[in-house]
Amino acid sequence: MSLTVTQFKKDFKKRLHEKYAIEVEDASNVEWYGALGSLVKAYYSKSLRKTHKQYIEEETKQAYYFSIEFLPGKMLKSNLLNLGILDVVRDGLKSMSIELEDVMEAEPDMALGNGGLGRLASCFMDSAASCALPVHGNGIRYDYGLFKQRFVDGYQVELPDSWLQGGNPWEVRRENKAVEVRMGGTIALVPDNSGNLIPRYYNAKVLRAIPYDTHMVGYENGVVNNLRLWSVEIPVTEEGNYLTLEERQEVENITAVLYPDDSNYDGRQLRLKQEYFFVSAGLQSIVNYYLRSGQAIEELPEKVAVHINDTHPAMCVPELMRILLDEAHLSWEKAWNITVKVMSYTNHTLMAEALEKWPTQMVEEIVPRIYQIIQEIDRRFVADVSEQVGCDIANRTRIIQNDHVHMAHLAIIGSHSTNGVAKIHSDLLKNVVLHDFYLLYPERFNNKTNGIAERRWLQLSNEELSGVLDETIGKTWRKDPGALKLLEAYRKDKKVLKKIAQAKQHNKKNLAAFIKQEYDIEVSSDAIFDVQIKRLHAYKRQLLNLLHIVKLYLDLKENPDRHEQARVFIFGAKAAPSYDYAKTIIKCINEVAAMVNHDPDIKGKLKIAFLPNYNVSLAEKIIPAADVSEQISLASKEASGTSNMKLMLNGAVTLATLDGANIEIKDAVGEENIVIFGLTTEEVYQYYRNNNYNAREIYENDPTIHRVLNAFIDGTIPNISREGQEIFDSLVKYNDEYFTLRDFNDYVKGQETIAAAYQDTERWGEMCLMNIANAGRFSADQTVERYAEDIWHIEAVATEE
Ligand code: AZC
Repeated sequence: MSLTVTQFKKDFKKRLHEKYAIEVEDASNVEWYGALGSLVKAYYSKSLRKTHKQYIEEETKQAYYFSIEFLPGKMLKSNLLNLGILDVVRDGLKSMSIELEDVMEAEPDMALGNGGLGRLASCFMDSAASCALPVHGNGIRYDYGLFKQRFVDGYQVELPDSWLQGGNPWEVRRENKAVEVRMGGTIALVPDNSGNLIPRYYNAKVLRAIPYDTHMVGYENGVVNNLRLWSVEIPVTEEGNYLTLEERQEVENITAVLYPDDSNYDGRQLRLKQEYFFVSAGLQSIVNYYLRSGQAIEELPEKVAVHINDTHPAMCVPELMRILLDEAHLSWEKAWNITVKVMSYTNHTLMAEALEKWPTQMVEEIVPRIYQIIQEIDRRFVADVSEQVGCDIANRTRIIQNDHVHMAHLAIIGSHSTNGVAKIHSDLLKNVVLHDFYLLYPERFNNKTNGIAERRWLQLSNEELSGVLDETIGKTWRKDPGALKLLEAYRKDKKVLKKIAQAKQHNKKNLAAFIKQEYDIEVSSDAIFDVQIKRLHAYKRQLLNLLHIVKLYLDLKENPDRHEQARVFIFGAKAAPSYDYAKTIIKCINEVAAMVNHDPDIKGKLKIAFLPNYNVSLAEKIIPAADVSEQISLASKEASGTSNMKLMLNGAVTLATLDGANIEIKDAVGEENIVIFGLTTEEVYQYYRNNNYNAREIYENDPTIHRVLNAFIDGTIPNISREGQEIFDSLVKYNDEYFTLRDFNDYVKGQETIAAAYQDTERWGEMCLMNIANAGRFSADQTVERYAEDIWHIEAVATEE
């Protein structure tokens, strides 16, 4: 959009007057933010209405991305960038003595997700709008987002994230789009006048679902899509239908908190209610919208695609069946045909404990009609498959097994597409984890390697590097990340390498200043900034990183004059509140940090900064300043990873196992521009097959490992008598589930390679450049375009800009 500084200032002052009755100079940054946010929303409202109208008039097929998590982070700067008014607004504010960065401080980080899965959903929202693709999100408007993390005595403490407290300028409550969702009670099927069996509900709770819409602004293209988040409300009850205080509380809980767990299946009833709540509300509103266009329900798959992001929304399958059977009165066969065509599903993890299974009794209690439909889907599936392929495979793949509903099975059987999120992950799905399903439906399986919104992860968060890129290769990369490849021509150009290095140095200084100011840790920007930022999980092996740090520390203690490349190890990681082992690792990292950071013998060669409350905003500060990207999960465990992509895009060199998308990063940058170590997936599986891994033997025979592990139990590291023992036992006594000790020496070698490469400035510069130049293929723009073409069968709409 076009906007002048003068016009902006006028608009901004007017907003402040109207909204807060205050002058610019008297307002706080919270008020500046509230005014600016609502002004920006007004700026894009015309495009929003236009996009909406265009979809209706052109009868565009639209896709709906159902996800129980979205992790957008802050939206102000991103919206300004995408509207093309970032500079004008920044200048306009400056002329009123306001720094945009101060205004941004007042925006809460919208964290309605745990980690990779939720952030991916938000990157997709940004990319879909930017590619003019008709894709909308559908999720839950949690009153409280992911907990805020603090460290007290080195332990993680969780605080509530009341992100809505100060108001939210981006959302619009759509009162007239509310729908009713039924839960509980019992069901009887009774014939209607024409003899159809119609379900009658007895004692069901009727909940009111209110949508709050947040708009997804495309990058300089005039497209604005919608992220619809549902909130529960107590319905206005008929007389006599009075809810007790407890019952009201129970209802309100449904959209109160995000489950702070991204890996373990949590069997709490409330989670199941959340899942059904947003699935039912979302699908009802989609079908209502579709039917308003006057088209026949039979044609639904021509106009609507529904994506099931991991299994949490898998009840989309029986819920759409319910709508088609009970409300549109279609036959089972017709309804099933439509449902399978509309639905598609992404799997995000191979970890067995994350595969959702619900006790049948619980499903029947909470959503009785849905349970009936699941039973019927299962019955027909078993009959078909047994007849065509045999009973064994039918029994292994059926939805209801051992009194549990297997959500992944439901999603696969009820949809036309199942994809993994990196090549190796999709191959493991086909060949190992979901092999039986692959035999039944080979055509349904496909891969869609994850991607990242490069606008946020480069243009917004790394303005220094963006400037260097503009100067060197022009600005096309801003619209087309593939154009980053042009940078490769400069790999030997010392001037360009120097400018990139200077941009990095600038960002490192900023981060160092932030770390000093917030956490009083002194770090030198001349040191390697070695970064591991992700959820804390045993399989991601933050512990491997820590063991190496302890080794470096012990080496330096033994020989304080030893020449050692100075390093700063930066961690960001939350642990699920109930995941004790992950919390133990956090405590140990913090205690090692306290020990190392204050030891004068180390002479500053080693620093550890475990930054609390890792979230999208913190990631935006850390990533531009990273030299080394730690992607060290045990091969076969990380489905894809996305921080690996963000870090490479910002010129960090990856130290990685051959896991998830690391393999594709290696292919993109070439072996000489990445440092690979550790077991391969095949080797890991071989250990499983032969059952011959022996961690104790490694501990007993490898003097380095022996010494490092002993430091956890002999008092060398203070204040971890319980935690150190737990770590030690997990590795030695319980045989090191994630082969940390097996990969240790190889990892140390990898770290040595990194340090040597870093000392050769030109060599390092070239590695960084090659990473930036080849990150374009991990743009989420490309990824959503693949989803659009192969899975959703939707097309981009025409845009003017
Ligand atoms: C994550 C995967 O662990 C990560 O490898 C992947 O990059 C990301 O999804 C996006 O696909 N999974 C989750 O965050 N959570 C679950 C339940 O899988």
